[in-house]
Amino acid sequence: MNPKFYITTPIYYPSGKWHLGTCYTTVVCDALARFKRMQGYDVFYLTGTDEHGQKIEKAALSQGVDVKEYVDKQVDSLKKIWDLLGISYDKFIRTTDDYHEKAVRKIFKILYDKGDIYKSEYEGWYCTPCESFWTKTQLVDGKCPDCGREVELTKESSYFFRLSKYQDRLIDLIENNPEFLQPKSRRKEMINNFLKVGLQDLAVSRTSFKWGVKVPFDEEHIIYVWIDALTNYITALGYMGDDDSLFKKFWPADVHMMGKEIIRFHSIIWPALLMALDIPLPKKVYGHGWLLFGNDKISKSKGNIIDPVILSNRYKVDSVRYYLLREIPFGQDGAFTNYAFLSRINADLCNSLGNLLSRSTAMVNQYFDGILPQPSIEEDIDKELKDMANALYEKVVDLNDNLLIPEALSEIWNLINRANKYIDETTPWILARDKQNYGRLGAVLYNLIECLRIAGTLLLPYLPQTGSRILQDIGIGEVKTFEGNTKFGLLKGGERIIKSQPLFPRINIDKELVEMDKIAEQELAKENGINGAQKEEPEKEVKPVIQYEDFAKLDLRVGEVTACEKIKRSQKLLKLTVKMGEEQRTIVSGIASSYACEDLVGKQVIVVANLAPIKFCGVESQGMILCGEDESGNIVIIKPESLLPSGSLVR
Ligand code: ME8
Repeated sequence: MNPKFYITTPIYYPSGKWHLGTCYTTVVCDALARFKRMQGYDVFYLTGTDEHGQKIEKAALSQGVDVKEYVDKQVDSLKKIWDLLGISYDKFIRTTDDYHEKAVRKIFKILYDKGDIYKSEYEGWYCTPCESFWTKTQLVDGKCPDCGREVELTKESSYFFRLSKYQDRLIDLIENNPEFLQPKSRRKEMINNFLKVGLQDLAVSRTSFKWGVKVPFDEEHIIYVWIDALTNYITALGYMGDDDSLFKKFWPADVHMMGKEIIRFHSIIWPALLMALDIPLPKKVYGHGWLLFGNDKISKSKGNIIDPVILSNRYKVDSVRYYLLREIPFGQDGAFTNYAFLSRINADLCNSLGNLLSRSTAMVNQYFDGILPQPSIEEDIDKELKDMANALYEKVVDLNDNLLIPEALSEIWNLINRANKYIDETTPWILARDKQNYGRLGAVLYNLIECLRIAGTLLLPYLPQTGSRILQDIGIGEVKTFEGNTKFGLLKGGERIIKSQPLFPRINIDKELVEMDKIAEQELAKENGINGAQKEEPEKEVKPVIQYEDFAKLDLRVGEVTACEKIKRSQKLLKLTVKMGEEQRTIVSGIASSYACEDLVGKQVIVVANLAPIKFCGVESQGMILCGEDESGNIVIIKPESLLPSGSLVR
């Protein structure tokens, strides 16, 4: 039976704001998964989307769309990016998948029945964007330690997970099992900043929003998004589902890969949950560094293109994969700049690799009509090259297994560069001047093509399209395994070698930088709708024709705002008191960006009076007021043209 390898990325927020950095974890895991498959492992590579929570609910609401519709659309577009980048995941889990939601409910109930989850009251500092509660001591300058934003003192009834119970076992796990949490620097951070400070029990339910998995025995409560999210790693394998054969086969995970900012959740909360469930722990949790654009991991510093789709379409997918895998020291932060990106393409992909392929295949075509000669006359100088090629696989495996991916690629390039030097040393074009040297010339070209075969094979996991192109051009079909394919001397001679077209076009860096600047500016302008560029037209939603009876179901009434206050935990929401005749309602409206409270009191509005109540930031909204949006994106309230009686019907 083949050994198994289970690797996961985090599940992605369906935010639509994906950039090159977001692709980092997925590309790295893809390379590792492909590598293991070629080594003969039975691989399961999991990725997916983290679709519940207040942030998502609000994002959908602010666009005026149904939340499920919103996430479906985002997931489609994320999957397109993964397809473009050649991400070979075995499963894509969505936390809105029915089987996942069911399993999460079962897990919550098991923990409750065991006494590891209990109900109590929570008072803590809540960060709405991060959906995290913090104790006072965890705050940094009174703000959220993760994102630095304002937090609010909040009190609510909540279910708690007995995280504190697992403190000693977690310290033991991290201190005495160095493989578990990597790189090493993250261990110190977790031990000193969290575990030794003392773990508090964790509030694992919310009542402030609706978009999530309900606590099965108390439906007012929504299961905390991180519990819902973390459990994806086991529910995807069928844990607590109808068929758990994948779980039996692949769990525990060999690697959970992620960015460093979410290591805390994966190295403290996740193992504690697994301990509570009596499930073996993952073998490794790895927190890689960030791809930085300017000073942080998301902002667009001027001129840099960070859209993976634009970069892949303009410079080929493998340029993007290569940059991510080669340029960022694994485990540390690394910068993205247009210049560094173009320089890598020119130096490594176009010059070193591209030249080796085009020169070698061109010479086989020029001197041997495209048929690979058999190796014959050997000289001392060949030995170094052959030894290097023969030793390459073991070196790359060792580096790859230790997650030293840039180093593994660099090792492959050592062979490529050595082969280029070998061309200069053996000067085949001089050998070709005399027919008597054709034996030696054939041997030289054979050696070069063998180096290309080995390099191309080892490149397959990292740069799948480039690896296959090289192998195709040198007359080899699909290579699916390393076994039998990484040692010198496999080709017999007689293979048809295609005269290769350039693998990557040579870039005039100065000119291209100007072009990239223009593209980045256009992108920015598109996003901001400035500089005369058209703001991207939102897709016009075509709604179905409805009958009058459907419209008549709406209870639209004239109301008057009698009081207004800002909702503390939100930038966007206002809490309005609206009078409709004798009746008075509380209505939460996302209009704070365009209206101040004092502009609203006394105004008439149109109320959707029979909309089901919904809570925003803990405040129940009993209806909705009608608004539109002007060309600059300002919200404009719809009101009667002249005053109408309060509470009167709108038809
Ligand atoms: O955190 N450089 O999802 P997410 C490197 N839903 N990696 C980056 C990056 C950058 N500039 N920007 C983002 C979540 N990433 C949760 C996970 S798991 C149970 C729940 C990485 O969409 C980030 O570090 O915010 C993370 O690994 C991944 O993108 C998804 O981030």
